Amino acid sequence: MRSRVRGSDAATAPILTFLDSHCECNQHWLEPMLERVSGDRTRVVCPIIDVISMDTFQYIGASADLRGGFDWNLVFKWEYLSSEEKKKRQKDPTQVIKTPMIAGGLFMIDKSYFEQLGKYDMFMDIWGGENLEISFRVWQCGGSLEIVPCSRVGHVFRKQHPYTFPGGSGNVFARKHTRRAAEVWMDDYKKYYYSAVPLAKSVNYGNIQSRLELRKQLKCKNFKWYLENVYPELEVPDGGHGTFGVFKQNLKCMDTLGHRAEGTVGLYSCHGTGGNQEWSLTRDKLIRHGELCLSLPELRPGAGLILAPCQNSDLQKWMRRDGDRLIKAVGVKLCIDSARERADGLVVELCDATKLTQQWSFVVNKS
Ligand SMILES: [Mn+2]
Repeated sequence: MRSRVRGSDAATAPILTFLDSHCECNQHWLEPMLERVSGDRTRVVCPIIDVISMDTFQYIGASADLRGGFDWNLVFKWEYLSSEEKKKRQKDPTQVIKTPMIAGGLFMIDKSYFEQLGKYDMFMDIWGGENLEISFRVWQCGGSLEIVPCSRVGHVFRKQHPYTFPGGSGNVFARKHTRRAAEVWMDDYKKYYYSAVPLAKSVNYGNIQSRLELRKQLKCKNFKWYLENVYPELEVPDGGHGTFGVFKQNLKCMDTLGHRAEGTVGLYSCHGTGGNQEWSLTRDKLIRHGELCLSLPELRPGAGLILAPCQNSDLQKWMRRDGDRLIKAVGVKLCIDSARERADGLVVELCDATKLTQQWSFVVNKS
C-alpha cells in the first residue's frame, strides 16, 4: 500500500491506474475505463480480470457475469449476478456492473479523488484486506465501484506467495488489515465479522485514530447505509438480532466437519475458534451455519441431520425447550441426539429429557 501511494504521489497524469506486475493488458483495455472516470471522477473502475495460467501463461477469458462480494468472514469472493441483473445486461452487454467490492490489485481512479479520499491506509503492511477498506471507503464516502466489461486485463493468479512475510504469515497481515477496515468502517456490524472469525479478536490492529478522523471529515455514510443500498444481498444474521455460538455437549461441540450442502453433522472437540463449530440461532428458528441450515430430511426417529441451503421450511425449524436442554424440531416430538454420532452423525430421536445425548448447552460467543 505504501508503494502504491508513493507511485501515485510521483504520477503526473490526472488519472491513476493500478495494476499488479503480473498482468497483461488486452487490446483497448484503457479507453472504456477512462471514459467512465472522465465522465464522473467519483467512479472507481476495474476491468474484467481474465486469467493467465500460472503454469503455461495461457490466456483464459473470465465470465462477464461476475461481481465482487464477501461473507461475514470479509474474504473477497466472486459472485454471479442475479438472473434479473443478467437479463438486464443482455440488452446491452457493454453496461458497467456495480460491484460492492473490488478484487484489489487492478483499478483506475481519478488522482485528485484518490487524494481526497485518503489514498490508502498507510498502517497496512505488505498484503491483504486493502481492497475491503478502499471499497467500503469509496461507497460510504460518496463514490461508486464499477466493473467495466469492455476492458479486459489478464492476471496471473498464483497459488502461493513468492516471498515470505517478515514477522508473521500472510494470513496474519490480512487479518490485521481486515480488522482495521472493520473497526473503521463497519460500526456495530463488525460483531458479525468477529463472530465468523473469532481469531481476529486477538489480532493487534494498531492505532486507527487518523482513519476515523478521515471518515468524519469526509462525512461518510454508515455501514447500515452500505448494506441497504450497495449490498442488500448480504444477509445480516437474523436481521441484526442473531446470536452466534456453539452447541456444546460435555467437551464436544456440534461441528459441520467441513461438510457442505447435503453433508452430515457431527461432534468434535470444542476448539473455541468458531469455524465449523459456529452456529447462529435466528428469530425464525433456524440454526444457521453461513448460508446452510441444520435440516431434517424426514420426520422419523433416527433420521440423520444434514446441512441444506436455508429455505425457512418447517424441516429447518428448531426450538430450545425451557427447563431442559433439548433441541426440538418444531411441531414434532423429535430432538437432536448424539447417541449414534460415530456411525451416523447427529440424528433426531423421540425427545427424552433424561438422555444425556440429547442435552445441549448453547454457549454464546463473546465479541
Ligand atoms: Mn495479483
